Amino acid sequence: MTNPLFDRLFARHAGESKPLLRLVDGTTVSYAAFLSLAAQIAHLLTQSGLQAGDRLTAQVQKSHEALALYAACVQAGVVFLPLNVAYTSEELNYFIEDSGARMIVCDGKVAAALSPIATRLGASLETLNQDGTGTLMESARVMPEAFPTVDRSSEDLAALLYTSGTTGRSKGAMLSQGNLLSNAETLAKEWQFTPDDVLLHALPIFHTHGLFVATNVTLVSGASMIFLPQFNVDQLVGLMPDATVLMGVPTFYTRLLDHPQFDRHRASGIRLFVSGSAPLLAETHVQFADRTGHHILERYGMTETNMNTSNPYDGERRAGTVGLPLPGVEVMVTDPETGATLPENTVGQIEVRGPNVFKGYWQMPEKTAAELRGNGFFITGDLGKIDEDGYVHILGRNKDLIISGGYNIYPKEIELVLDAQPGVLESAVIGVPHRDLGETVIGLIVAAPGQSPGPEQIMEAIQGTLARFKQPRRLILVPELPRNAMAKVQKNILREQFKDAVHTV
Ligand code: MLC
Ligand code: AMP
Repeated sequence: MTNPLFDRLFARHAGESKPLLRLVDGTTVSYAAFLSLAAQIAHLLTQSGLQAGDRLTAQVQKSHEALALYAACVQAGVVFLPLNVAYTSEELNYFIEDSGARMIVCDGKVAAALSPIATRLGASLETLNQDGTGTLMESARVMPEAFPTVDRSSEDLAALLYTSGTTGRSKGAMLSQGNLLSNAETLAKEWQFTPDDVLLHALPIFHTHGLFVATNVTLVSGASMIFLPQFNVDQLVGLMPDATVLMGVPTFYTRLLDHPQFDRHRASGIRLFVSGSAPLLAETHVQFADRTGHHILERYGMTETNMNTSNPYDGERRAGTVGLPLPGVEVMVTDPETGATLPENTVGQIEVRGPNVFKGYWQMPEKTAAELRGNGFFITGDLGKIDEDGYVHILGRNKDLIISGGYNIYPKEIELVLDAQPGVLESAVIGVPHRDLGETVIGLIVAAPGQSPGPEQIMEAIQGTLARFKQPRRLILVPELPRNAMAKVQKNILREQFKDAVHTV
């Protein structure tokens, strides 16, 4: 009887009074209490008719109950599908429908909007608010505090994480128990985690970074987390002396550097600062080292692959690189045209293979076949090179993607919405440099003949359709879009022309 992910992350801590989480109000949740909560929720899932392999979507604010919902899904063999809290009801409907969810867990505020789709799919609808109130916990709290763990194998799915696509349609990346467990174990070892570690957790728990990297590594090591509801730089600086590790997106580090009280003394108890999800400027790495004496450890990953490379814990952390392939992970650089492997220091597309690489896109065999080769290598869509010492450098993207504050935004999805607005002939969405977020979104609009669409009216009209973080920070009317001989919009020209369109740099 086994469930590898549950056994290694959770079950081995049964009965431990040691704190797993320290919450912002100073209270703690022990491993034992957390596991009891997870068991109660697991009972509720099975009593609601969910079976192994069924999908559960969760769009809920960060809380210890929300994390226990993840553990409960693993224990009950249910596939966990966490969703960004910023998504609109329109966006949510797609994920729920596409995944065929059997249970929808959401904040009480959006329950009415999701009730029709729950009814249509015959799915249960439960609410979970940030303070732990709502129907989920009301029903779960009366359940037994032990649950017979459902058998699963390494190959069985543990999670489905949606990632937008270049065609504008989001794809569900199928992650198996083995994908998640192998990566958690590798990272814990590489980054020398021990039960004495205290991770300062300020990331959202609906993405790979905050859920699988930060949380799974903590759990597999038997360490603890200071669990903050969201990123707040003052709070981070204040709590830093109580922690030993911080994981964040580059925006965390630029904001820390902007904070007047953040200095060497504040950072002295931290043994490891990790950055990922977006490029960390070499300049930020150097400034951080000057200010604190710490070299940020940059690593590289994706929703589809978990983590692929990491700068070394011991050894040179090379600014502007994402380090070396993790043990068990193969990284190669290939020619985008021919697929041939390229020699060192030659720029091409980055491909990865290993136990971390996902099982394919949910119900999209053609897309899976286009990106996941028969030999197991996944074509990441990132461009880069491997230098003579084996360090991987990410130098661009072969996919039209903007990364803003660590969130991925696919221009195509936004262009489809803009193009549908009255008076718009066509649009192009690009990322421009942004001091705080790395990149930010702007939209260039071409008016239909005889029309003069107003940027403000368009912004108003897209509010309910696109999550706020995806909405352009500026819409600019242009007479036409530059195109190449193949009629493809030349975004590189637009990026250069509008690089100062948002004044933050
Ligand atoms: C918030 N806003 C953003 C934004 N985050 N806009 C663009 N890009 C973002 N990333 C907007 C809100 O909609 C709001 O708009 C305003 O900014 C303030 O909101 P906030 O919630 O107060 O923002 P803030 O706390 O400043 O958030 C910034 C942030 C956050 C960087 C802390 O975005 C964040 O936690 N990012 C981490 C994302 C992450 O976990 N990525 C990992 C993906 S996994 P308005 O107009 O309403 O005021 C992955 C794989 C891997 O990539 O390798 O890890
Ligand atoms: P996501 O789909 O949200 O998982 O984002 C994955 C993408 O984030 C990768 O394909 C990269 O383009 C980018 N990414 C992640 N980590 C890094 C990093 N350290 N440096 C540069 N880009 C990164």
